[in-house]
Amino acid sequence: MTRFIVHIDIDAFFAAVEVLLNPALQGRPVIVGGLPHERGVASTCSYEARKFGVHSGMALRNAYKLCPQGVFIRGNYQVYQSFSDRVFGILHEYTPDVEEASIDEAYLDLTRCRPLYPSFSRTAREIKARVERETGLKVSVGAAPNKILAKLATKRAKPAGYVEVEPGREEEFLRDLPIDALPGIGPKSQVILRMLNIQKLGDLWGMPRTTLHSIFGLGGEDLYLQSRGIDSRPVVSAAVPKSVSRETTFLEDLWDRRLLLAHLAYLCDRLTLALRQGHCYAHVIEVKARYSDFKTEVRRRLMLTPRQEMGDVYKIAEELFLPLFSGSRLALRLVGVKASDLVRARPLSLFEPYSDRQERLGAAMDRVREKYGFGSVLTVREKMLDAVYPFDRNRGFVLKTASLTK
Ligand code: TTP
Ligand code: MG
Repeated sequence: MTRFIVHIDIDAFFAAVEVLLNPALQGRPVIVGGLPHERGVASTCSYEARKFGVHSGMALRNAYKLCPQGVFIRGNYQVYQSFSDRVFGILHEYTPDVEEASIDEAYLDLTRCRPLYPSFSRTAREIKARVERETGLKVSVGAAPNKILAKLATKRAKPAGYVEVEPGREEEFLRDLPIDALPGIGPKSQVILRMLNIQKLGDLWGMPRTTLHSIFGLGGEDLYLQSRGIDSRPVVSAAVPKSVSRETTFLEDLWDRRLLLAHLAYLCDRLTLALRQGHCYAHVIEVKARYSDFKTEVRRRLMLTPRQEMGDVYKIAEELFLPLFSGSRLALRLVGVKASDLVRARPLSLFEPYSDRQERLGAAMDRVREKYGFGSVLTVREKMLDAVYPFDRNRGFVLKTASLTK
């Protein structure tokens, strides 16, 4: 069966994020990786800087020589990671088959989702438009029947374009591409190929497979297949975890209802952060209580619309937890929350209009926490806990708890 693979790569990624964070940089040569006289290399640079000959991996000093008017920025990987998460989050809404190939690059296989998308081309363009609209980043997108062709199409689409290689038109697309377009072709091989007067992929087609093998060893087979756009590798998505859970065993059994709810809020907060980081939504939320006599009770709720936000999950967890505790003859030694029946796609509920307010709030909190640590944003309930057990930046509310989380 012919597959429909989409490859997406963010343009000048780190530099583009810096421009988003500081719009005054728009249109200027921006070089990310360090200050001009620092050791080290440029991670990347804006397209404006590329006009001066600056590129990824170039020593900063040399970049400065070529482009003294450039804006040099050290960069912040966590901020880039959070933008990357937002982009990938959108991709996961379109198909379960998403392979995150690097921080700014992913493959999607839409083939299985045929019934949802009458026109794959239109969907691919829509994905591109949505990512750009919702993140402010520009992306290049390639679509083709396999991964190598899709990646080469993206390269052709840069910057900010869309290129599709239709089945049957592979040769036409490949013939005139320069050999260094192939990923993974080293400088040594390039020298050899140039000596053989092979400049374009089409020039390679005349070379027998065995000749390629004898010149390039194992790499010869790759060259043979890649130059013809042959690639059967599947798009491999990271597996969805079965469940995510967080629990606390208290050093001293706890009676205080307010403190217990505060702990519950804290656990929900940790749990939902993990869900968002894994791009997962939960259909089942479970609360566990262990009493001072070691008896354990579990309550669970199945939700038709899967959730991942703190506000939603805490509300459910509280409803499940209160009957476990109120009227309880015993103090509690453990409280836990668990999310299971996880799915990747953002829910489209039939019963409630979709609102992304919660989601925006969650994303904003995640970004602040990435920058300033988990304790920088706490809910009112957690704040109360904070007053009793000072918050440890790395370990959470640990001072009175034996083991906080799994
Ligand atoms: P790339 O996608 O290779 O580069 P890019 O996004 O900056 O530019 P474009 O795709 O438009 O050609 O890499 C993505 C990010 O990874 C890049 O912004 C910075 C980082 N990176 C490094 O830190 N070191 C490197 O050597 C390379 C190539 C990238
Ligand atoms: Mg990129």
